[in-house]
Amino acid sequence: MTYKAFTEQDAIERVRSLGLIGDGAVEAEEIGDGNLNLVFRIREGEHRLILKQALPYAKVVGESWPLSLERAWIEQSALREFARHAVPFVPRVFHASHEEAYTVMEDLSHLTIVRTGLLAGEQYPLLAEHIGSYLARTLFHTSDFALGPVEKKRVARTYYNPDLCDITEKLIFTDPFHDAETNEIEAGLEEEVARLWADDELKREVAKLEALFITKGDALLHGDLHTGSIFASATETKVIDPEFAFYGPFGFDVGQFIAHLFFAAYPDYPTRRDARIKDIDTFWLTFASTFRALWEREAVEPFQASGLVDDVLSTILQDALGFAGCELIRRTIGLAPVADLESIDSTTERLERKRHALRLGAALIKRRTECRTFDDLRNFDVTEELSR
Ligand code: SR1
Ligand code: MG
Repeated sequence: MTYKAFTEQDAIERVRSLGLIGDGAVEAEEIGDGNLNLVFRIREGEHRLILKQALPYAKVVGESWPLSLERAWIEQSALREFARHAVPFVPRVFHASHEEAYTVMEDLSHLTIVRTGLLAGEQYPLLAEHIGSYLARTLFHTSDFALGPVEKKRVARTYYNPDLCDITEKLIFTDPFHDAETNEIEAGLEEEVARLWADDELKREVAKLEALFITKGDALLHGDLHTGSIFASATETKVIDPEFAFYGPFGFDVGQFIAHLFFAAYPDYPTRRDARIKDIDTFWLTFASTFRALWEREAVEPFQASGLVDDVLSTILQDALGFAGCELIRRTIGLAPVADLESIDSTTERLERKRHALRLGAALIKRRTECRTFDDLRNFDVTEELSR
């Protein structure tokens, strides 16, 4: 079958021909509100499925930004790989087509997208712990430390994902730090942004982080782990959308999740700040203790060397804080803004929170090496940066 973008009827016909639904009355609705893909929810009575299909361009920009359809195959491969290590946190995949660039998977509409839920005041008491566990398991088990170098290189071959890495390289590490066309800078922020662009130390540290992102293939990353990529309820958590998956530095997913917990504090700030800081704390403690336990039980020789896991965790934390800083900045002035900031009605408050995000981001990037342990981050004082 050759590729074409599906209509709702095409989506129904595909799942029917696969025997995933019956011959009864079936409805399909395109519900994709992301930046890149078509997403159909297909219902036959109580039975529901999701069919996600990649478009050959970035939907958020249009056909002028072509994108490889290969990402759909990478996404379903990553979902299956992550399920091998962290099954409770990954949606089930029922079928995938390489040629037509679609995946049929479990419908999660009994859960809520975490960003939407947090904005509406929902609580997710297990979210931080679940994501800490999910990341420790997926990152450790796909790394050289668990697989050994030969098997790791065999797995890594599937995740050659240049188009999607290019998006991240441009939108996270490059464009927000100069006057690029893709930026979306709200009126009133010009002075703050000019200061960012004039900060040579900041730009040099961002370049180091970009080099790390490009060159350090520690483990299979999700690659876009923000709160819009997570469904949850009070008891369940599922991570979706790993189309940006590739072999990259351990700290990247960890940092993205931390950045989006910071963002989640901004609506109704500072009332929500303490809860989100506590989430970051729980997230890191769960991640570090699970990663350490897996390492002690399963690390292959020669990585059982005494104290090595402490050094690896310190590096992950420092890199993660730098990546979190980059994510805070790009979601504040770059192409893909977040509802956590944009939904703040008062212009004065919105601008204030955006300035805060930019300064916090810059401080995390420039001062990340001060944090060897999480206690250092607890004591991390950004008052100076925030009061300037
Ligand atoms: C052109 S895609 C813009 C952003 O949307 C995705 O979710 C990624 O975060 C990407 O950077
Ligand atoms: Mg996504």
